[in-house]
Amino acid sequence: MFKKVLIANRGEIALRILRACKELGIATVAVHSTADESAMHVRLADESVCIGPPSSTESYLNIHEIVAACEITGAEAIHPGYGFLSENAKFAEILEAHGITFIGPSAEHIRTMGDKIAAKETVKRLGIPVVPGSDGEVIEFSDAKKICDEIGYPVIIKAASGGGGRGMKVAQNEQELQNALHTARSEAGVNFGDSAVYIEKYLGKPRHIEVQILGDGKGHAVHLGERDCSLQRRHQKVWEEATSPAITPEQREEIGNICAKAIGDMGYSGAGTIEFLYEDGEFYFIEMNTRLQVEHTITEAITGIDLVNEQLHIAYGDGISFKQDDVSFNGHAIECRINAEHPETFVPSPGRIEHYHPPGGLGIRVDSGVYQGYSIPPYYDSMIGKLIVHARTREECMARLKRALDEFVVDGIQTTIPLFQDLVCNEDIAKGDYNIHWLEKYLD
Ligand code: MV4
Repeated sequence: MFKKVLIANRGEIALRILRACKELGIATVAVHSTADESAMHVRLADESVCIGPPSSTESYLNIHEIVAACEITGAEAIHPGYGFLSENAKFAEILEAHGITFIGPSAEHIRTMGDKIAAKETVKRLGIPVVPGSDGEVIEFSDAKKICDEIGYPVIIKAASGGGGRGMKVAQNEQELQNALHTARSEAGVNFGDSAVYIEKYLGKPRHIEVQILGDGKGHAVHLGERDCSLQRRHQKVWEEATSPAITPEQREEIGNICAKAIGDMGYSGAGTIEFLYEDGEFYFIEMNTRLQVEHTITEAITGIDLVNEQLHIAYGDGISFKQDDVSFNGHAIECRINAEHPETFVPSPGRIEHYHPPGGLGIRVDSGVYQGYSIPPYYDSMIGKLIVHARTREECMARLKRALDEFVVDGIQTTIPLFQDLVCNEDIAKGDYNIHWLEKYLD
C-alpha cells in the first residue's frame, strides 16, 4: 500500500479521506490556504503544507503548488476528493508525468465523461440506456427540426461542455426550437469555450437516480446500488437517500449489472457514478461523474463498504476487495447536507460557531470539518457537514433523522437544519413521493 498520500482538498471530505488513510497505516499530507490554517484537516494530518492565499484558484486549484507540496513531502499519490481538481484531466496527466499516482480514473476517462456528447456516445455503445435524442452535436436548425419531429416535443438542448445543469434550454415546439438552438449554441460558446450542443427528449417529472460503481482498471467492475438525489435546489443536492424509494430490488439488480458490465468493458479504474433520470419505470443516462461524490456515505451505510479504502486499493493496483456477490443492501440511509446558509433565503452565513453539539447514537454519522469555536471562512462552499442516518427501514430512518436533527446544535451561524426539520415531517417525503422539481416547488 502507499506509505504517504497527499489530500488535495479541504473540509469534511479531506477528513473523510484522512480517516481511510489512517486505517490503512498511510501517512497523510494536508494542503491548505492561508484562510484554512485552523481547519480540522490541517490539525489531523501528519504533515501540512500551505499552498496559497484564500482564493481557490490560487490554492486548492493551484496545480503547481500542489505538485510541489507532493514532491517536498515525498507523497506518492494524491486524492483529489470532490470538486476542485477531482475531474481535471490535465491535472491527472501532470501527476502521471511527475510519477505521482492520481487516486481516480485515467485522464482519458475523465476527459471523455467531461464531454457530455462523448460520454453519452460511449455509454450507449456499452449498453447503458440513454435519453432519446440527437446522435452527437447539432449545428443546423434543419437537422434539429428533423430530430425533434422524430422524438417529439418538448425537447431540451444541452451544452457538450456543460453538465450539472449549466447551459440547458427547453423548447416546447418548433417555433421555440430555432431560438433555443441559437441561444444555447452562443451561450455555450461564451460560457464553456465550446459551442457544441446536443438535443434530448425533455422528461417532465423524472427522479434523479445514480448508480455507484467501482472499476479495477483491468476489466472488472462492481455496482453498489443506487442513490435517489431528486431533492435538489438550483442543481445542488439537498437530501439524498439509498435505496431509492421508487425502485424494486429487481430493477436495482438489472440497472446495476448493466452499469458494472459497461464500466468493466471500458477498463475504468476507481469510483464513479452513473447518473440517470428515471421516469415511468425506465432509466435514461444523463451524465457520469468520475469522482467520489458527496453522498457516497449513504451507499457506505447500506453496504458496509468503505469507498475511500477501495479507491486507495484500486489506485495502488490491488483491485477491489470484494465480489459483486458479497454486496448486499441493508436497511435505508438518508443524508442531509448541512449548509452554513439561511434556511429560507439560502444566503451564505459564514462566521464563528459558538456552540456545537452533533447528534449521536445508533445509526448516526456526522461528517464535518467544523468544531466549537471554529470560524467558517467566507471563501468556499457553504456545506459545513453531512448528517447521515441509517436504520433497518425507511420509516425507522425518518424517525431517527427527526430525532438526530432535534439533537443537532450549531449556534452562532445560520444553517439549513430547520429546512430538514420541515422536510422530515412532510407527507410527500414520508411517502417517498417526489421528483426533481418537488423541492423548488415546495420552497416557492
Ligand atoms: C434533463 C431534464 C429533463 N430531460 N434532461 C439538470 C442537471 C443535469 N445533470 C441534467 N439535468 C436535467 N436534464 C432531460 N432529457 C431535467 C434536468 C433537470 C434536473 C435533473 C436532475 C436533478 C435536478 C434537475 C433540475 C432541473 C432539471
